[in-house]
Amino acid sequence: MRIFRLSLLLLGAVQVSVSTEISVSLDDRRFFLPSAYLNKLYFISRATFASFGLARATCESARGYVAEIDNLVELIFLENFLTRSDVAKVYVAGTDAAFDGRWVSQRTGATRNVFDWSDGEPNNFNGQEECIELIKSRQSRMNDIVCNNPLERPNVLCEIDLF
Ligand SMILES: [Ca+2]
Ligand SMILES: [Ca+2]
Repeated sequence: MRIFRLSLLLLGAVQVSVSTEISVSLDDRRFFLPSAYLNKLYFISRATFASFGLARATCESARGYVAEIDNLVELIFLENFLTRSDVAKVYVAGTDAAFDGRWVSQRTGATRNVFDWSDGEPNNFNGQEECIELIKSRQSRMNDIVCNNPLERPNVLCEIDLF
């Protein structure tokens, strides 16, 4: 709870009430320091994951979801968040497993409309890349990656709706 209040003060955001459940999750040592922006809270796992499914389960166990980039403002905020972080790459929401090139949220099925692909991406390498990561070394822009790949192991960027 102390961490969360500090984040809000640093951003000069208005004070909001937060449920006890969310407060508890922010003391979770599985994640780095969260950051609040508008009505959302974002946090990155300390662990890396062999699959999107495992990454997703970790966000959901903290009462959040894998970050869904819904607009340009959120995109820029999250790219900067990754750039300032101590990790190299993170899963964000989106899959085109059902139809190549049509990206939807794994959680809601809603079409994804906001992208910032790094140069040469999405390349659907070997015809198998159906998830999305942000890569710090590529200006925190997007790459399509395999959803199950023990060698890749991104961290995960989680999001919680505060109100
Ligand atoms: Ca979002
Ligand atoms: Ca790719």
